[in-house]
Amino acid sequence: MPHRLSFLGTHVSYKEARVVIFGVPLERTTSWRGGQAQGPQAIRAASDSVEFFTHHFRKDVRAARIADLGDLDPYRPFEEILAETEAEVTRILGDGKIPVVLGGEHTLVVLAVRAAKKFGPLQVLALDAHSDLRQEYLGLSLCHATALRRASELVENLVVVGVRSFFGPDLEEPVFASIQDFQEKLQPNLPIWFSVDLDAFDPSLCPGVTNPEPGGIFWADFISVLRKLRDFRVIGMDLVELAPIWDPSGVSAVCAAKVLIEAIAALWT
Ligand SMILES: [Mn+2]
Repeated sequence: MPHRLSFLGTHVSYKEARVVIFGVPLERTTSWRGGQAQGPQAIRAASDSVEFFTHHFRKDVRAARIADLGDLDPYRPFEEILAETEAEVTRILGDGKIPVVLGGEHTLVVLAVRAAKKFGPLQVLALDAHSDLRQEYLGLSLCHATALRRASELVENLVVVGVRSFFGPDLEEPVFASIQDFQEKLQPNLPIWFSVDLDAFDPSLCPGVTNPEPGGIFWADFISVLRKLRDFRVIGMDLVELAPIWDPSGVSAVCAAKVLIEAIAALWT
């Protein structure tokens, strides 16, 4: 039988799954250097090197019954890829499962949130180095630099942690929060979409991103975010902007794989 690369080598079927992963190798609105299209496969390959068990949460991530559907076909018009991303997230949520979308560029969060919003009121918690709050960028209203602005227009509440790159006016936005107190800005009973842009991490931990930014969060910070999120209902997540070509050590892809393992184990086992 031919071997297909899957996250943690999983063979769980869609029907059996609680958590459903799929990749979207979207790389169309890059403003500096690219490489995000290679993200999903690099995460799958790196997942071979890590354990299923997390000591932080004392869980085996396989208890989440993870299916990996592979990647959407990226060789199509931008709008078609976005529409299929939205349709997939809608289908997975509609079947009572947890969607996990691997990017690809951060633009994807908008489609995921649009899909999740069909099921009721929603809030977004994002980890990101950049505010992603521009109204438009280089003539585009929907791109990686406007992603959280577009998402914020769809939901009841947006909270962003890890930002240290502002274009100016965005600094006055009320959405930013620190690792220590972000939970106070979340609404207690509102479902959460969790969006993780890997550039939120310090570049010493995860240099393989399209727009690295010094002064980021560290591993213990991320685990503390997950501990707090366990008090909320998180209905899905995206993990975006891994660009493995910028990290010949491969550590960034391992970091991304660990992000998924810890998050899935903490939130959905
Ligand atoms: Mn971003």
